[in-house]
Amino acid sequence: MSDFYKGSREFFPGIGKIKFEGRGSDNPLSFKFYDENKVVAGKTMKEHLRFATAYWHSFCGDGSDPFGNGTIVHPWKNTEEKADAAFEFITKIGTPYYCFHDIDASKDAESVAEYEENYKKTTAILLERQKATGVKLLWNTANVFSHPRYMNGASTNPDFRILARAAAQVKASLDANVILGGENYVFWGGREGYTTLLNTNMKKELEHMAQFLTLARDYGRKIGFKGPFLIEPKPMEPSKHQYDVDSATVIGFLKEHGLDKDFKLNIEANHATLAGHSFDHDLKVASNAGMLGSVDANIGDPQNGWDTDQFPTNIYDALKAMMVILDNGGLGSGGLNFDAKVRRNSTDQEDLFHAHIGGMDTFALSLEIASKIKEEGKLSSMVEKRYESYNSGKGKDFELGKLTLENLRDFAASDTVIPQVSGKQELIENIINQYLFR
Ligand code: XLS
Ligand code: NI
Ligand code: NI
Repeated sequence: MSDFYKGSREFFPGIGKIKFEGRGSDNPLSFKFYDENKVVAGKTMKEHLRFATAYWHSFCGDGSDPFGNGTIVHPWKNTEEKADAAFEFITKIGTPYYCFHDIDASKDAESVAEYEENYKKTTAILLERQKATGVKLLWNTANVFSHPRYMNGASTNPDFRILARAAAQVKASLDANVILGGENYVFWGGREGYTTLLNTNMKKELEHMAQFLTLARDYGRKIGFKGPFLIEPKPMEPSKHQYDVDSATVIGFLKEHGLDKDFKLNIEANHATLAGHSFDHDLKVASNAGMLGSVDANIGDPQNGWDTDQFPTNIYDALKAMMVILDNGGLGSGGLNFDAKVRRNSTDQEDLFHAHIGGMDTFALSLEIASKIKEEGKLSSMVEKRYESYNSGKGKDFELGKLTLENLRDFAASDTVIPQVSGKQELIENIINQYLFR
């Protein structure tokens, strides 16, 4: 029996199941750090990292960009073949999960009825392959941004008919999610924003978005979806301004509209950097609010101001992300989805394998180092020490809400010599490097 799924035919011939061979291996088609069964801090790497393959980039993307046509030609011709290829790839690379948009997997149609019909058939096709392989659905979503009808947005569209058309896609996607046992459901507001305020009633659009999400939440719960709904923040692109700017903005919006119990955040590294933050910043903001749901693992290019969706290879960034994720107690029902694509000029089939191997190894290594850092507690005790003045006396009273502004003034007046305390950033950075390279 083969250790990967083979459908109508083999779509990635000549490449077998990718195995862990360790950091000494010269085999480029092997993992150097990702050993799915290795136990780190009480859980296997597979359980910690919960990797997912993205259907859109891996099986739909053709390398096209605004200046050039596609360069990557896929051998699959229809929904079934594409699903066969997807599950062959996923079982060869070994991500336990996958993610998709409705029309990545299913044929789009102008009429709602035909769209739904196609989606039902596709759901059955996907379910069959999930059952055959044990691969699970991390999340799905509705693509309500590519079709020209969504040029002015979906749930924020000034035309109610377009909002309703988007609702049909979200409803069908929730139906599919429940059948496929999806563990989360995602909303990424691609065109939920504006290109100029001069023609936009922002207040109305935001109210519509909240109402739309509320209806989706209610429908999802009615049909038995139990997982978290996730909002994926991004500040811009394709809209000039996207309403879901960053973690902090989305948390405020969800709280304002009473959606914070059902919704969490899906943080994408490249979106956080587009918003002028770092990846770990947006993860931390979500985690602090108890709303870190899942992660789109990729990186941007520091020289580019757009969403280049590259596979994560930057250990330092991934390490800082894993430190936040471990402090968060893991990702719960979320995971690390590779919302990333090979470059336009990476045109060999094996490039998709190299890309995923790199991403998985980067996070596996980061997990190991982050868990050592956490376990040894050197850094956390340095952070704790910075705040020790709040552990007792007046500092403690302040935290407990026992002091007035006048009390603070009186304390300051009696406390004449305040020592200068270094933040020790360089030392901490050196300690991290020591963990990385020892
Ligand atoms: C685009 C987004 C998108 C979402 C899913 O920038 O990252 O791919 O993850 O709609
Ligand atoms: Ni994404
Ligand atoms: Ni993105």
